[in-house]
Amino acid sequence: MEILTQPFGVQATSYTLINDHGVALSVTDFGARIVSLRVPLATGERELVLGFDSAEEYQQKDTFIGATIGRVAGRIAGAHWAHDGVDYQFEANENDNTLHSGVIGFDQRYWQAAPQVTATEARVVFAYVSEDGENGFPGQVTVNVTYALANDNVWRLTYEAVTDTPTLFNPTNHVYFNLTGDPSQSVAAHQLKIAADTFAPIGDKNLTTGEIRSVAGTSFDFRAAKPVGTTIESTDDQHQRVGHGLDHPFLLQDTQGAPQAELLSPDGLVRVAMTTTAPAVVVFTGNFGTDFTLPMRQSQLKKHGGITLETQAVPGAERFAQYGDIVLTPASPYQQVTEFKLDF
Ligand code: G6D
Repeated sequence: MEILTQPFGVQATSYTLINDHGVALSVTDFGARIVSLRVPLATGERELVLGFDSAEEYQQKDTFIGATIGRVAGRIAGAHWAHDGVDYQFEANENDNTLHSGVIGFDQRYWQAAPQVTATEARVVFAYVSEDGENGFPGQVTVNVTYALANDNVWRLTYEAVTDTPTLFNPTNHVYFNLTGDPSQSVAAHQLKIAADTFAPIGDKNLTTGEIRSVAGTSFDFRAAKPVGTTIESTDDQHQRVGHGLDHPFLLQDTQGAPQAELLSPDGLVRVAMTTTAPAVVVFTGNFGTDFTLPMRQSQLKKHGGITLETQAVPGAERFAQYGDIVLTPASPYQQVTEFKLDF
């Protein structure tokens, strides 16, 4: 196990965690983000996630890719939250709503990094203090996000947070997988399996509606593995944005430790199996416009060139009790653990 430390642009640093099987996970303090995850195949090394080569590239092109998102991931309708007689105002950075906590969210912050190597894993603990009032949210929140790469080829993400005042807290990680290694290839031919009997439909402006709907008989039924493309290309009337792609929260079953989501590369050489303590996963298939293209590494990111597995509570939980409780209080610290087991 080792960790290589390198500059990642002018101000940022990257940490590459390498296990004894040659798996390499690179993360940066800019946004406590994953920038690369490489596995050694017989055919050569393969990159499994979208990313750029410096903090400046993220700033110029897309700050969410691979980043820690918070304090609240997803959309807050109307960019406000009424709690205990106070109406907290947030930044309306998408339509009239708040997306991913505003323009300068956790993804844009520089985090304190503490790299550590043990006999069985390499890890980096990223720490950040979100001051009272930051992005309009009440309370000072102290956050740790730990990226660990273990010798059993598990990449584990741990979130821990404490607050001094009740506040909203529902972070996630915005990793995009493309298991072909090429962001110009659509993820449509990836096989996806999700242990979810229900999903949250999305309505106007991509907001959740409060509904929890059965996946049975819809294109959202991933209880048996099937190509992602069957939903991307769906004309199913259950799908509010026909032909557009996935951007939906799935409510996860308790599988007693078995994978809750699995992604398999089109050539069958790489599998990612996810388990999480979070109640839901938001799956977003990079639903950018048909003409969308963005230079990325030696290629071009295209529409549907990545798929996220964003573990969190269902967005909209601050409005809809049926989505769970995302109010963090001083009495009960936050913890979430998500694991991605790599088979190759
Ligand atoms: C999240 O659900 C959202 C998408 O709608 C958004 O476009 C993306 O982040 C940047 O996955």
